[in-house]
Amino acid sequence: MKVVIVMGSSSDAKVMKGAAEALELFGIDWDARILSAHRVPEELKKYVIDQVNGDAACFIAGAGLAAHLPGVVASYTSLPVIGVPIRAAFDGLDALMSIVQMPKGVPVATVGVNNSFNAGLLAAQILAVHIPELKEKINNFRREKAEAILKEPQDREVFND
Ligand code: RP5
Repeated sequence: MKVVIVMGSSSDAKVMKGAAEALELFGIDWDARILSAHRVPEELKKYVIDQVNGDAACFIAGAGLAAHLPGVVASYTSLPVIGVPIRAAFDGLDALMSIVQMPKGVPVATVGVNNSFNAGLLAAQILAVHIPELKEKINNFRREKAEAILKEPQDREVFND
C-alpha cells in the first residue's frame, strides 16, 4: 500500500517535497512522478491506472496555474485524491479555485496553497482509518505539537525576545 504523489512540473517539486516528508514521518511508502495533465495527458492516464491496479491507496496531486491535474487524476479513480494548489501566479488563488471547484460526483480534497505537508498528513489519516498503529502514530504527532504549543511563553512573556 502506498501514496502516489504527482505534480504538473519539475518546478513544483520543491513545494511537493513536503508531502513525502509527512508520509515518511509515519513510515508510509510513497512514489512520485512529474506528469502534466496538459503536456502528457496519455502518459498521465496510463500512470494513474497502473497505480490504481497496483498498490496505490491514495493520490496527492500538486499543480499551479490552471491546475487541472488533481481533477484529471480524480476522473480516473475513485481512490481519494488530495489536491495541492501551487503558488505559481496570483498568490496561488488561481490554482486553489481551480482545484477546489470540482463538479458534483468527482471530489478532490483540497489543502491550502503550497501546503503539501498537510496533504501528506491527510493521506496518512485516510490510510489510518483501518490501521490502528498508524492512527496511534498520528495521535502521538498531534500530542507532540500540542505539548510544544503549551510550552510556549505565557501571558505577557509572549512578547519577550
Ligand atoms: C502547471 O504550471 C505546473 O503544475 C506548474 O505549477 C505550472 C508552471 O509549470 P512550468 O511552466 O514551470 O513547467 O502545469
